[in-house]
Amino acid sequence: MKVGFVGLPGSGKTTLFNVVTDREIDPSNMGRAEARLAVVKVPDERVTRVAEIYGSQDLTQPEVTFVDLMALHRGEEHTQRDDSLTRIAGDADAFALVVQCFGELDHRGEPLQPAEDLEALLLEMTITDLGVVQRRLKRIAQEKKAEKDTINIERDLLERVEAHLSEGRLVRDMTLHEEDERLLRGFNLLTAKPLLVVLNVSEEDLRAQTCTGACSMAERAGLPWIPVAAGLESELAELDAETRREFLREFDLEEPARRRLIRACYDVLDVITFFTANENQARGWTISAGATAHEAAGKVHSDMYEGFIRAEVIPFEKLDELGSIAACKQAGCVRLEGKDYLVQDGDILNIRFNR
Ligand SMILES: Nc1nc2c(ncn2[C@@H]2O[C@H](COP(=O)(O)OP(=O)(O)OP(=O)(O)O)[C@@H](O)[C@H]2O)c(=O)[nH]1
Ligand SMILES: [Mg+2]
Repeated sequence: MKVGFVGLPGSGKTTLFNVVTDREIDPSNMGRAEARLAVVKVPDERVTRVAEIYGSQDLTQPEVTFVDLMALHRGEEHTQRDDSLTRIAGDADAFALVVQCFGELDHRGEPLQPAEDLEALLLEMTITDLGVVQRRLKRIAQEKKAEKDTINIERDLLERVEAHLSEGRLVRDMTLHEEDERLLRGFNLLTAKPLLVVLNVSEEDLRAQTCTGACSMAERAGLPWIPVAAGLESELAELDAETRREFLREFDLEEPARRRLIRACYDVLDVITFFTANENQARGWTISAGATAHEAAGKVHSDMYEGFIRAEVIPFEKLDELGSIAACKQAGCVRLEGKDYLVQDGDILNIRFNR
Protein backbone atom coordinates (compact mmCIF):
# COMPACT_ATOMS: atom_id res chain seq x y z
CA MET A 1 0.00 0.00 0.00
CA LYS A 2 1.48 3.30 -1.09
CA VAL A 3 0.27 6.73 0.00
CA GLY A 4 1.56 9.97 -1.54
CA PHE A 5 1.57 13.31 0.27
CA VAL A 6 0.49 16.18 -1.94
CA GLY A 7 -0.12 19.79 -1.00
CA LEU A 8 0.55 23.42 -1.78
CA PRO A 9 4.07 24.70 -1.00
CA GLY A 10 4.90 24.87 2.69
CA SER A 11 1.79 23.03 3.83
CA GLY A 12 3.89 20.68 5.97
CA LYS A 13 4.28 17.61 3.75
CA THR A 14 7.92 17.03 4.63
CA THR A 15 7.36 17.68 8.33
CA LEU A 16 4.51 15.17 8.33
CA PHE A 17 6.53 12.70 6.30
CA ASN A 18 9.39 12.88 8.81
CA VAL A 19 7.00 12.43 11.73
CA VAL A 20 5.17 9.51 10.18
CA THR A 21 8.27 7.71 8.97
CA ASP A 22 10.54 8.46 11.92
CA ARG A 23 12.95 9.85 9.32
CA GLU A 24 13.73 6.38 8.06
CA ILE A 25 14.66 7.40 4.56
CA ASP A 26 15.23 4.83 1.88
CA PRO A 27 18.69 5.80 0.57
CA SER A 28 18.03 4.23 -2.83
CA ASN A 29 15.48 6.94 -3.42
CA MET A 30 17.52 9.94 -2.44
CA GLY A 31 17.38 12.63 -5.03
CA ARG A 32 15.02 10.77 -7.28
CA ALA A 33 12.65 13.21 -8.92
CA GLU A 34 12.27 15.12 -5.66
CA ALA A 35 10.14 12.39 -4.16
CA ARG A 36 11.23 10.74 -0.94
CA LEU A 37 9.99 7.34 -0.10
CA ALA A 38 9.85 5.44 3.18
CA VAL A 39 8.42 2.11 4.20
CA VAL A 40 6.63 2.13 7.55
CA LYS A 41 5.71 -0.95 9.53
CA VAL A 42 2.07 -0.85 10.53
CA PRO A 43 1.90 -1.34 14.27
CA ASP A 44 -0.45 -4.30 14.69
CA GLU A 45 -0.07 -6.17 17.98
CA ARG A 46 -1.98 -9.10 16.55
CA VAL A 47 1.11 -10.21 14.59
CA THR A 48 3.06 -10.56 17.84
CA ARG A 49 0.33 -12.69 19.36
CA VAL A 50 0.09 -14.88 16.23
CA ALA A 51 3.89 -15.37 16.27
CA GLU A 52 3.72 -16.33 19.94
CA ILE A 53 1.04 -18.97 19.37
CA TYR A 54 2.67 -20.43 16.24
CA GLY A 55 6.13 -20.30 17.83
CA SER A 56 7.38 -18.29 14.82
CA GLN A 57 11.01 -17.20 14.89
CA ASP A 58 10.41 -14.04 12.88
CA LEU A 59 7.56 -11.67 12.50
CA THR A 60 6.75 -9.19 9.77
CA GLN A 61 4.26 -6.38 10.21
CA PRO A 62 2.18 -5.21 7.26
CA GLU A 63 3.81 -2.26 5.52
CA VAL A 64 2.75 1.09 4.15
CA THR A 65 4.97 3.15 1.87
CA PHE A 66 4.71 6.92 2.21
CA VAL A 67 5.97 9.26 -0.49
CA ASP A 68 6.83 12.91 0.12
CA LEU A 69 6.02 14.51 -3.23
CA MET A 70 6.89 17.88 -4.62
CA ALA A 71 4.51 20.77 -4.02
CA LEU A 72 1.65 21.50 -6.35
CA HIS A 73 1.49 25.17 -7.23
CA ARG A 74 -1.58 27.26 -7.79
CA GLY A 75 -2.32 27.95 -11.45
CA GLU A 76 -1.24 31.57 -11.33
CA GLU A 77 2.10 30.62 -9.78
CA HIS A 78 3.42 28.60 -12.66
CA THR A 79 3.36 28.95 -16.38
CA GLN A 80 3.80 25.43 -17.53
CA ARG A 81 1.78 22.47 -16.40
CA ASP A 82 3.07 18.99 -16.95
CA ASP A 83 2.24 15.51 -15.87
CA SER A 84 5.36 14.95 -13.76
CA LEU A 85 3.25 14.37 -10.66
CA THR A 86 1.21 11.77 -12.52
CA ARG A 87 4.41 10.07 -13.61
CA ILE A 88 6.05 10.13 -10.21
CA ALA A 89 3.00 9.45 -8.09
CA GLY A 90 1.06 7.35 -10.55
CA ASP A 91 1.50 4.10 -8.69
CA ALA A 92 0.26 5.49 -5.36
CA ASP A 93 -2.85 3.74 -4.05
CA ALA A 94 -4.11 6.90 -2.38
CA PHE A 95 -3.18 10.51 -1.72
CA ALA A 96 -3.10 12.41 1.53
CA LEU A 97 -3.81 16.07 0.77
CA VAL A 98 -1.88 18.14 3.30
CA VAL A 99 -3.51 21.51 3.99
CA GLN A 100 -1.79 24.25 6.01
CA CYS A 101 -4.05 25.29 8.88
CA PHE A 102 -1.29 26.55 11.22
CA GLY A 103 -0.05 30.12 11.43
CA GLU A 104 -1.49 33.37 10.13
CA LEU A 105 0.08 33.55 6.70
CA ASP A 106 0.55 31.11 3.84
CA HIS A 107 3.77 30.57 1.88
CA ARG A 108 3.04 33.64 -0.26
CA GLY A 109 2.75 35.79 2.83
CA GLU A 110 -0.99 36.14 2.34
CA PRO A 111 -3.63 35.57 5.04
CA LEU A 112 -4.23 31.89 5.53
CA GLN A 113 -7.39 30.48 3.93
CA PRO A 114 -7.31 26.71 4.35
CA ALA A 115 -10.66 26.05 2.65
CA GLU A 116 -9.56 27.96 -0.40
CA ASP A 117 -6.20 26.18 -0.36
CA LEU A 118 -7.89 22.80 -0.39
CA GLU A 119 -10.10 23.93 -3.25
CA ALA A 120 -7.03 25.17 -5.16
CA LEU A 121 -5.26 21.87 -4.56
CA LEU A 122 -8.18 19.82 -5.84
CA LEU A 123 -8.43 22.14 -8.83
CA GLU A 124 -4.74 21.63 -9.65
CA MET A 125 -5.16 17.86 -9.48
CA THR A 126 -8.25 18.08 -11.68
CA ILE A 127 -6.43 20.20 -14.26
CA THR A 128 -3.46 17.81 -14.24
CA ASP A 129 -5.83 14.92 -15.00
CA LEU A 130 -7.57 16.95 -17.67
CA GLY A 131 -4.20 17.50 -19.36
CA VAL A 132 -3.46 13.76 -19.36
CA VAL A 133 -6.88 12.95 -20.83
CA GLN A 134 -6.73 15.67 -23.47
CA ARG A 135 -3.25 14.68 -24.61
CA ARG A 136 -4.45 11.13 -25.12
CA LEU A 137 -7.57 12.28 -26.96
CA LYS A 138 -5.40 14.36 -29.27
CA ARG A 139 -3.24 11.34 -30.03
CA ILE A 140 -6.31 9.22 -30.71
CA ALA A 141 -7.60 11.83 -33.15
CA GLN A 142 -4.31 11.63 -35.01
CA GLU A 143 -4.33 7.85 -35.23
CA LYS A 144 -4.88 6.51 -38.71
CA LYS A 145 -6.87 3.49 -37.60
CA ALA A 146 -9.26 5.57 -35.59
CA GLU A 147 -12.20 3.44 -36.63
CA LYS A 148 -11.14 0.46 -34.53
CA ASP A 149 -13.74 -0.46 -31.93
CA THR A 150 -11.33 -0.51 -29.02
CA ILE A 151 -10.11 2.97 -29.85
CA ASN A 152 -13.68 4.19 -30.10
CA ILE A 153 -14.52 2.77 -26.70
CA GLU A 154 -11.48 4.48 -25.22
CA ARG A 155 -12.32 7.77 -26.92
CA ASP A 156 -15.93 7.73 -25.74
CA LEU A 157 -14.82 7.04 -22.18
CA LEU A 158 -12.12 9.72 -22.22
CA GLU A 159 -14.57 12.25 -23.61
CA ARG A 160 -16.90 11.50 -20.71
CA VAL A 161 -14.02 11.90 -18.25
CA GLU A 162 -13.01 15.15 -19.97
CA ALA A 163 -16.52 16.58 -19.62
CA HIS A 164 -16.65 15.53 -15.96
CA LEU A 165 -13.26 17.06 -15.11
CA SER A 166 -14.12 20.23 -17.03
CA GLU A 167 -16.92 20.79 -14.55
CA GLY A 168 -14.29 20.75 -11.80
CA ARG A 169 -15.36 17.36 -10.52
CA LEU A 170 -13.16 14.46 -9.40
CA VAL A 171 -12.91 11.26 -11.45
CA ARG A 172 -13.53 9.23 -8.29
CA ASP A 173 -17.07 10.67 -8.21
CA MET A 174 -17.92 9.30 -11.66
CA THR A 175 -20.10 6.24 -12.04
CA LEU A 176 -17.93 3.83 -13.98
CA HIS A 177 -18.27 0.24 -15.12
CA GLU A 178 -15.56 -2.20 -14.16
CA GLU A 179 -14.34 -2.21 -17.76
CA ASP A 180 -14.03 1.57 -17.77
CA GLU A 181 -12.20 1.55 -14.47
CA ARG A 182 -9.72 -0.95 -15.80
CA LEU A 183 -9.13 1.15 -18.90
CA LEU A 184 -8.64 4.31 -16.87
CA ARG A 185 -6.26 2.69 -14.40
CA GLY A 186 -3.47 2.88 -16.98
CA PHE A 187 -3.71 6.67 -17.04
CA ASN A 188 -2.98 6.98 -13.30
CA LEU A 189 -5.38 9.87 -12.92
CA LEU A 190 -4.78 11.65 -9.63
CA THR A 191 -8.42 12.34 -8.83
CA ALA A 192 -9.44 8.75 -9.55
CA LYS A 193 -7.69 7.57 -6.37
CA PRO A 194 -8.96 7.55 -2.80
CA LEU A 195 -8.17 10.89 -1.17
CA LEU A 196 -7.72 11.79 2.49
CA VAL A 197 -7.52 15.40 3.65
CA VAL A 198 -4.91 15.99 6.38
CA LEU A 199 -5.46 19.29 8.15
CA ASN A 200 -2.10 20.38 9.50
CA VAL A 201 -3.34 22.40 12.47
CA SER A 202 -1.61 24.43 15.15
CA GLU A 203 -1.11 23.26 18.71
CA GLU A 204 -3.85 25.66 19.87
CA ASP A 205 -6.40 24.40 17.35
CA LEU A 206 -5.61 20.84 18.24
CA ARG A 207 -6.04 21.61 21.91
CA ALA A 208 -9.28 23.51 21.31
CA GLN A 209 -10.46 20.85 18.85
CA THR A 210 -11.47 23.64 16.50
CA CYS A 211 -11.97 22.82 12.91
CA THR A 212 -10.86 25.28 10.28
CA GLY A 213 -13.01 26.03 7.24
CA ALA A 214 -11.13 23.35 5.35
CA CYS A 215 -13.01 20.53 7.09
CA SER A 216 -16.39 21.73 5.84
CA MET A 217 -14.86 22.16 2.41
CA ALA A 218 -13.60 18.56 2.60
CA GLU A 219 -17.04 17.40 3.63
CA ARG A 220 -18.66 19.27 0.75
CA ALA A 221 -16.25 17.49 -1.59
CA GLY A 222 -17.18 14.19 0.02
CA LEU A 223 -13.66 13.60 1.34
CA PRO A 224 -12.69 12.19 4.75
CA TRP A 225 -10.37 14.37 6.85
CA ILE A 226 -8.23 14.18 9.97
CA PRO A 227 -6.50 16.91 11.97
CA VAL A 228 -2.78 16.46 12.65
CA ALA A 229 -0.34 18.86 14.30
CA ALA A 230 2.77 17.92 12.36
CA GLY A 231 4.89 20.70 13.90
CA LEU A 232 4.01 19.66 17.44
CA GLU A 233 4.50 15.99 16.71
CA SER A 234 7.91 16.56 15.20
CA GLU A 235 8.92 18.26 18.43
CA LEU A 236 7.46 15.39 20.45
CA ALA A 237 9.47 12.93 18.37
CA GLU A 238 12.60 14.31 20.02
CA LEU A 239 11.35 13.30 23.47
CA ASP A 240 11.54 9.94 25.15
CA ALA A 241 8.55 7.65 24.86
CA GLU A 242 7.11 8.29 28.31
CA THR A 243 7.25 12.11 28.11
CA ARG A 244 5.76 11.89 24.62
CA ARG A 245 2.85 9.83 25.92
CA GLU A 246 2.20 12.42 28.63
CA PHE A 247 2.11 15.20 26.08
CA LEU A 248 -0.22 13.27 23.82
CA ARG A 249 -2.54 12.66 26.75
CA GLU A 250 -2.55 16.36 27.46
CA PHE A 251 -3.79 16.94 23.91
CA ASP A 252 -6.38 14.22 24.25
CA LEU A 253 -4.59 12.15 21.65
CA GLU A 254 -4.61 8.46 22.38
CA GLU A 255 -1.98 7.75 19.78
CA PRO A 256 0.61 9.59 17.71
CA ALA A 257 0.03 10.94 14.20
CA ARG A 258 1.62 7.93 12.54
CA ARG A 259 -0.99 5.54 13.87
CA ARG A 260 -3.91 7.86 13.25
CA LEU A 261 -2.75 8.52 9.72
CA ILE A 262 -2.25 4.84 8.93
CA ARG A 263 -5.67 4.03 10.33
CA ALA A 264 -7.27 6.78 8.25
CA CYS A 265 -5.44 5.49 5.17
CA TYR A 266 -6.74 1.99 5.83
CA ASP A 267 -10.24 3.45 5.99
CA VAL A 268 -10.05 5.46 2.77
CA LEU A 269 -8.42 2.58 0.95
CA ASP A 270 -10.91 0.15 2.41
CA VAL A 271 -8.24 -2.43 3.22
CA ILE A 272 -8.02 -5.14 5.86
CA THR A 273 -5.23 -7.24 7.34
CA PHE A 274 -4.87 -11.00 7.19
CA PHE A 275 -2.09 -13.16 8.59
CA THR A 276 0.02 -16.13 7.57
CA ALA A 277 2.06 -18.05 10.12
CA ASN A 278 4.29 -21.08 10.60
CA GLU A 279 7.25 -21.90 12.83
CA ASN A 280 9.54 -19.73 10.70
CA GLN A 281 7.52 -16.58 10.32
CA ALA A 282 4.30 -14.81 11.25
CA ARG A 283 3.31 -12.07 8.87
CA GLY A 284 0.58 -9.51 8.41
CA TRP A 285 -0.64 -8.63 4.91
CA THR A 286 -2.75 -5.79 3.64
CA ILE A 287 -5.49 -6.53 1.12
CA SER A 288 -8.63 -4.83 -0.21
CA ALA A 289 -11.79 -5.49 1.77
CA GLY A 290 -13.86 -7.93 -0.25
CA ALA A 291 -10.83 -9.84 -1.59
CA THR A 292 -11.17 -13.61 -1.93
CA ALA A 293 -8.99 -16.32 -0.40
CA HIS A 294 -7.63 -16.92 -3.91
CA GLU A 295 -6.55 -13.28 -4.23
CA ALA A 296 -5.00 -13.41 -0.76
CA ALA A 297 -3.01 -16.49 -1.81
CA GLY A 298 -1.75 -14.56 -4.83
CA LYS A 299 -0.54 -11.78 -2.58
CA VAL A 300 1.58 -14.25 -0.60
CA HIS A 301 3.04 -16.20 -3.53
CA SER A 302 2.21 -16.80 -7.18
CA ASP A 303 2.63 -20.58 -6.63
CA MET A 304 -0.09 -20.46 -4.01
CA TYR A 305 -2.33 -18.67 -6.46
CA GLU A 306 -1.67 -21.08 -9.33
CA GLY A 307 -1.95 -24.24 -7.26
CA PHE A 308 -4.65 -23.10 -4.81
CA ILE A 309 -6.62 -25.99 -3.33
CA ARG A 310 -8.23 -24.51 -0.24
CA ALA A 311 -7.57 -22.29 2.75
CA GLU A 312 -7.70 -23.19 6.41
CA VAL A 313 -9.05 -20.18 8.21
CA ILE A 314 -8.86 -19.24 11.89
CA PRO A 315 -10.27 -15.88 13.00
CA PHE A 316 -7.76 -13.98 15.15
CA GLU A 317 -10.22 -13.50 18.05
CA LYS A 318 -10.70 -17.25 18.37
CA LEU A 319 -6.98 -18.00 18.21
CA ASP A 320 -6.28 -15.30 20.77
CA GLU A 321 -9.02 -16.56 23.07
CA LEU A 322 -8.23 -20.28 22.82
CA GLY A 323 -4.45 -19.84 22.72
CA SER A 324 -3.47 -22.72 20.43
CA ILE A 325 -4.21 -24.20 17.03
CA ALA A 326 -5.08 -27.54 18.62
CA ALA A 327 -7.66 -25.86 20.86
CA CYS A 328 -9.13 -24.07 17.84
CA LYS A 329 -9.42 -27.39 15.98
CA GLN A 330 -11.09 -28.99 18.95
CA ALA A 331 -13.57 -26.15 19.24
CA GLY A 332 -14.35 -26.37 15.53
CA CYS A 333 -12.94 -22.92 14.83
CA VAL A 334 -10.69 -23.97 11.96
CA ARG A 335 -12.73 -23.69 8.80
CA LEU A 336 -11.93 -25.02 5.35
CA GLU A 337 -12.74 -22.47 2.69
CA GLY A 338 -12.57 -22.42 -1.10
CA LYS A 339 -11.31 -19.89 -3.64
CA ASP A 340 -14.30 -17.61 -3.36
CA TYR A 341 -14.24 -17.18 0.41
CA LEU A 342 -14.22 -13.48 1.31
CA VAL A 343 -11.27 -12.84 3.61
CA GLN A 344 -12.18 -11.11 6.89
CA ASP A 345 -9.98 -8.70 8.83
CA GLY A 346 -7.84 -10.74 11.24
CA ASP A 347 -8.14 -14.09 9.46
CA ILE A 348 -5.14 -16.37 9.77
CA LEU A 349 -4.89 -18.20 6.46
CA ASN A 350 -3.11 -21.45 5.87
CA ILE A 351 -3.20 -21.93 2.10
CA ARG A 352 -3.09 -25.50 0.81
CA PHE A 353 -1.73 -25.63 -2.70
CA ASN A 354 -0.23 -27.91 -5.37
CA ARG A 355 3.38 -27.11 -6.05
N1 LIG B 1 3.85 25.98 13.52
C1 LIG B 1 3.89 24.97 12.67
N2 LIG B 1 4.80 24.98 11.70
C2 LIG B 1 4.82 23.96 10.84
C3 LIG B 1 3.91 22.87 10.94
N3 LIG B 1 4.16 21.99 9.94
C4 LIG B 1 5.18 22.52 9.24
N4 LIG B 1 5.58 23.70 9.77
C5 LIG B 1 6.65 24.58 9.28
O1 LIG B 1 6.29 25.07 8.00
C6 LIG B 1 7.43 25.10 7.14
C7 LIG B 1 7.16 24.27 5.90
O2 LIG B 1 7.05 22.93 6.28
P1 LIG B 1 7.45 21.72 5.31
O3 LIG B 1 7.15 20.47 6.04
O4 LIG B 1 8.81 21.91 4.78
O5 LIG B 1 6.38 21.96 4.17
P2 LIG B 1 6.32 21.26 2.74
O6 LIG B 1 4.89 21.12 2.42
O7 LIG B 1 7.16 20.04 2.73
O8 LIG B 1 6.99 22.39 1.85
P3 LIG B 1 7.46 22.23 0.31
O9 LIG B 1 8.08 20.88 0.16
O10 LIG B 1 8.43 23.35 0.15
O11 LIG B 1 6.25 22.42 -0.50
C8 LIG B 1 8.61 24.61 7.96
O12 LIG B 1 9.28 25.72 8.45
C9 LIG B 1 7.95 23.83 9.09
O13 LIG B 1 8.74 23.85 10.25
C10 LIG B 1 2.95 22.90 12.01
O14 LIG B 1 2.13 21.99 12.18
N5 LIG B 1 2.99 23.97 12.84
MG1 LIG C 1 8.71 19.43 1.35
